[in-house]
Amino acid sequence: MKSAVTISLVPETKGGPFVFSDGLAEGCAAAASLGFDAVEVFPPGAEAVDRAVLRGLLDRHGLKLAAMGTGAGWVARGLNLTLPDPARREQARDFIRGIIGLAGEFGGSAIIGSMQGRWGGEVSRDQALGWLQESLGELGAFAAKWGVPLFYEPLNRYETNLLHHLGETARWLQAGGVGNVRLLADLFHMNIEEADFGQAIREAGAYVGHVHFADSNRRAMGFGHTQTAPAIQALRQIGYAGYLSAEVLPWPDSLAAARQTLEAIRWATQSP
Ligand code: LER
Ligand code: MN
Repeated sequence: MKSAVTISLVPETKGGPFVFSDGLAEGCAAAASLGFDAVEVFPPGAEAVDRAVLRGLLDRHGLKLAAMGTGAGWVARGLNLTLPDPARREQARDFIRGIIGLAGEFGGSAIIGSMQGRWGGEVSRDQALGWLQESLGELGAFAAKWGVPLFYEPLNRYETNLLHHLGETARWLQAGGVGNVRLLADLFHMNIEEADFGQAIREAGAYVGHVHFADSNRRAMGFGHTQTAPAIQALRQIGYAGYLSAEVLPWPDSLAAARQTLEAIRWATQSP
């Protein structure tokens, strides 16, 4: 399993669960100097990232791009995939396509987290899930052009009312015939929703494509009360070889959170 750390380029996410938020250059330099394998970038939009600059930083620092978040479409533009207005849903898909293409050029996957939206008002649960499934199918096929999967992230009940569990979501993707979409297992959300980390990960099996390695209080792993062993053991059992990515609060500060994450990853992956 490989290590990654988040860099947000979105001013609206200050105070959110992103380790670095002082620009790509500073985030990449810090990530590399600490020894991370990769960065996970949260951009304001596809057009906001200069590809040559990103290429230069990744090459110079020997870093990979683990993934890119699409949540700025919701946070900064109010778009998501389950809004009642079809034109707004199409704008949401378009925003996500941009990030799929950008991340794809660097071998990374886009993440659908808060862009999934929620049901309510004039939109029934079945309707919202239908739209979501349709969009994930279309966007998964789009991501395949870059040879990368699309990541879909079940969130906790306070952030969405759609899907909260890895196992149910894997079965829902399979039943809907949604191809090239893998699940993002965020241990912070899972700590709220899952009864058992290990069972949840084993139920999702090969659908698990990415991990947000966050403690119970969303601080760096080790700064809360999550026990990592059951999750790591299950990830090993399913043959997971992807990233453990620190999408955590910059507490007590960015560097300390990043260092603590690496220590927790080393400890968790080196113990038998
Ligand atoms: C995004 O990865 C996530 O975990 C959500 O809570 C949206 O911020
Ligand atoms: Mn997450």
